[in-house]
Amino acid sequence: MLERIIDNGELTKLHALIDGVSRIVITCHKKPDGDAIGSSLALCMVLRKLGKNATVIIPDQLAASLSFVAENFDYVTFSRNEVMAGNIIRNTQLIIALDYNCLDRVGGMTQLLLSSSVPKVLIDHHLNPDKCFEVMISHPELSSTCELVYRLIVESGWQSLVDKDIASSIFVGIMTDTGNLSFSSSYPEVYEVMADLMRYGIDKPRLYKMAMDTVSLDSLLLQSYALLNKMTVTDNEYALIVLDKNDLEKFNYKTGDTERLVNRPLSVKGIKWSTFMREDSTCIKVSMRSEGDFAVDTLCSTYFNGGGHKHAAAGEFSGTLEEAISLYHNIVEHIKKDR
Ligand SMILES: [Mn+2]
Repeated sequence: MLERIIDNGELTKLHALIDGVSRIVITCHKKPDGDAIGSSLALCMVLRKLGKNATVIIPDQLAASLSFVAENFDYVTFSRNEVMAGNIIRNTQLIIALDYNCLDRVGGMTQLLLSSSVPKVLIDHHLNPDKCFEVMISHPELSSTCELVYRLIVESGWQSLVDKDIASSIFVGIMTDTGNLSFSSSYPEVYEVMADLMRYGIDKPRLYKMAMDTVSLDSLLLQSYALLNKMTVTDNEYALIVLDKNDLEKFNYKTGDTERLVNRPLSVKGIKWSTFMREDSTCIKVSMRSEGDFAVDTLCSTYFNGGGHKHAAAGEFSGTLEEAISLYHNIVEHIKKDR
C-alpha cells in the first residue's frame, strides 16, 4: 500500500473544484517531455471517465519521438490552433497545471492563463512553485509529475478507473523523468508505483524501446557530431557542448533531436557538470546536468533565467552564442576560485 502523501486540505479543495465544474483544461509546459505529456493525458483520461469535459492543451508541438504516447488521443496544440485553444481556455471552468511551477513556462499561452479568472490547480514536482494557484499539490521529492498523478488517483479513490492506456502514459513519464529509474528515484515507493502500473498489462518492452531507445538517423548523427566536434572539457570536470544554427541545419534539426545529449558527458568518470547550448531562433537555449554536490538549478536561475532540479536544469540566454559561451567561462572561473 502506498502511503498517503498529498495534503488532505488541498485534496479536498481539488475534489470540490472538480465536482463543481464540467469543463476542465489541462496544461503542461512548453516543449512537453514524457512526464508532461504522460501526466496530462493520464489525468485527462481519468477526468473524462469521471464524466468531465476535459481537454489537454499543450503549448507547442509534441516531439515526434513522443507521439506514440498520444496515439489515438485528441489533444490541442496551442501554437497550431491558437484561436481554438483560446476559445477553450476562455470557456473553461477550471485550469490544471501539470509538470510546471510557474505560468511563464507555457510559452504563448501565458497571457491567456493569466487573464483567466477561473480557479487554477498546480500538480507538479518542480521546486519553488508560484503562489498564483488555488490548489497546490507540489511534491519536489517525487520522481515525476506522473508518479504524483498516480498517487493522486489512488488517494482520490479513482484507482478503479485506471486502464492500460492510463497506466502506460504514467509509466512513460516516470521512465523518462528518471532515466529509466536511474536518477530522482532512489526510494522504494517509486517501485511500488511501477509495480502497480505493471498490473494493468502495460507493454513495458515496447514503452522502453519507444521512450528511451528510439531516435531518428538525423538525431543520431547530430549527437555524434556534437560530441566529436563541438564539445570542450575543462579540467576533466566540466563539459560544454555548443551547437549553432549551421550545425542544426546541416542535420535537419527537429525538436527533440538533441534529447539527452547533455547527459552524455556525465558518463565519463570525473565529469560532474555538463552544459549544452543550442542556438535557437530567438535566444540561446541552455541545459545543464550534474552529479554529486554540484547543483545546476541555482546556476540556471542566477545566470540563465531558468531553473529546475539540483541535477537537471535549464534556462535561456538572450544574446549571441559567443556571449553565452563567454558567460559560461566566467562562471567556470568563478567556481574554480570558490573551491
Ligand atoms: Mn517532470
